[in-house]
Amino acid sequence: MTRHLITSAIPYINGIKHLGNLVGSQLPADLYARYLRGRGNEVLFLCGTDEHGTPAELAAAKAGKPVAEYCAEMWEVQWELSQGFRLSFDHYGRSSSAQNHRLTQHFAGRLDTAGLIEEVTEKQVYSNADGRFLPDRYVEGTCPNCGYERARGDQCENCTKQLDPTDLIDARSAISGSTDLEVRETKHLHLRQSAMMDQLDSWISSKSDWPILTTSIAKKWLHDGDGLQDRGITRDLDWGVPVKKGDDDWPGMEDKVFYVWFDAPIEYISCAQEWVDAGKGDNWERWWRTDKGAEDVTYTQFMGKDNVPFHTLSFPATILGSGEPWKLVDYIKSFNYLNYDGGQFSTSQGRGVFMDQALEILPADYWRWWLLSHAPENSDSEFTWDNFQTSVNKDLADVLGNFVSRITKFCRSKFGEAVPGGGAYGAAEQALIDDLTVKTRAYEAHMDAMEIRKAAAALRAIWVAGNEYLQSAAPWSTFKEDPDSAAAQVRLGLNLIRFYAVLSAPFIPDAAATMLAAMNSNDDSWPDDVPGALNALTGEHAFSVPDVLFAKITDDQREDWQARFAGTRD
Ligand code: B3M
Ligand code: ZN
Repeated sequence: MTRHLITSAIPYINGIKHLGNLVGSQLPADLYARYLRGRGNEVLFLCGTDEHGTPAELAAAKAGKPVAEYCAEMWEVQWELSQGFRLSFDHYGRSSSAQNHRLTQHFAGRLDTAGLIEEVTEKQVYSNADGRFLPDRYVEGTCPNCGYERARGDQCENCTKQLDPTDLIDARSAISGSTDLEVRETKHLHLRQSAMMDQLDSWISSKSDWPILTTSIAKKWLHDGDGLQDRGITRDLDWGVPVKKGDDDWPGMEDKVFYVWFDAPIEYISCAQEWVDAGKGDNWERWWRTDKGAEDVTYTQFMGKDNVPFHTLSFPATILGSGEPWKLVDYIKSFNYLNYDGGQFSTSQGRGVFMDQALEILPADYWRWWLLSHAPENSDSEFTWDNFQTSVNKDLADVLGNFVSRITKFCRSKFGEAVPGGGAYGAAEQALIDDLTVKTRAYEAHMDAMEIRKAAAALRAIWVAGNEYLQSAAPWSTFKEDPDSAAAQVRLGLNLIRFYAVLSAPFIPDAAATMLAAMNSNDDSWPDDVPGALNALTGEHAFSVPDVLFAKITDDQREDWQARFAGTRD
């Protein structure tokens, strides 16, 4: 048994996430956590909400609520949705927690002691009407390059030119629209990532087994242009972790908070502390401190590709720079983007399916299966309603659901609701067991390697093998001449249902639970021994016929949904 620490990128607090966000981090992380637990490993699976930064402040203002209250409410909403999707977090934390405040300030103090923090005086736009400094992207105006009137202070969306806010013509605040702006000097802290470039470079270079997507992004940041740049880690905002060195004040930094990307990854650690403080665990250090047992932990992070620079460079710079024995990540599984029906998911335009809407129309397993079996691993992938309908109807309804329904109903009608004990497995049964042994090992190998699409295909092949066996064994025909052989065939079929429940649980946990319950079994141990697992249910063991596992998606439903999610949330 190994100990596995798993974290998913923590979603921003402002607003409900769409299915593209879900499949880019939380859902595959859950798949992996469930699989590793299923195989008997000790797992700590952590996630939470990323609550700081300007977007959170602005979303709260828009909702007309104090930001703390807004975040508390949205945490609840996101937590409920994660439960709806059956994301099996051991703890769902908050980057605004007291634990994260303390630990973020602790890291800043350590980095300062190590000489890795520099105080830099910068010029920044101040809005008199708003009474605050404006981040670059909250200054709007006319692009000096192309004349586009709604260019942002960091970049013109129209011509893509990188801008400074002071380049804009007729600059105004994106918050209030006020043009009463001035440039003021303000002091900020920079993390001297450049000083750690060699250390980070050799660490990344040692990760030859990481996905190319992950290492290529890290290498680009390390080697493109002037190499790794220092990074501002403070902001002029109210909402965030106040800038301190450990417990001590930081002169000149009284009105500032840490940059959201500085404190957010630290929440991975703080979340383990929250888990203990909530009484769910008793020792967080054995997961996070290599001097306290964490040297035996395998730590895997899941995230979308846009988050990779922060996890391969910035957060490791924080950890390494502290000079303390914190656990570094062992493997980063990153994802491309999921597109939506010929375009992109868009939170601002309400285009695509969002987590709450998805659960309103279908149970979690339908989404989990489609999303995971089409995970954007090697390139971007696309959700279309056609493809979704086909996958659900074929894989879940025709192959798996139909198998379960046929075998249980046939048994009930001929032998009653108990496993028939007669007959013995013959050559066809043995061939199936041999085939499933090979296929199960292949499935495990893909799951171990976090090759999610391949794992889904391997699982589907396992379902198909059972279906094909049932089709050719045809117990409904055998029964007429040779009821004993039919009994053995049915017994194998019922055992397959339990076997499928265990193997499928990481992908479709609810259906798996239904199948296991129908087989009247609570033996969900992983089938290391496939022949043993397919002989587990023996004669007289009672079972029941479950309700339809997966309903087919009709053409009408598909058309309705396609129209409903084309844009603009109601
Ligand atoms: N909240 C971005 C995102 O949700 C950001 C991830 C933080 S991970 C420490 O994609
Ligand atoms: Zn422009």
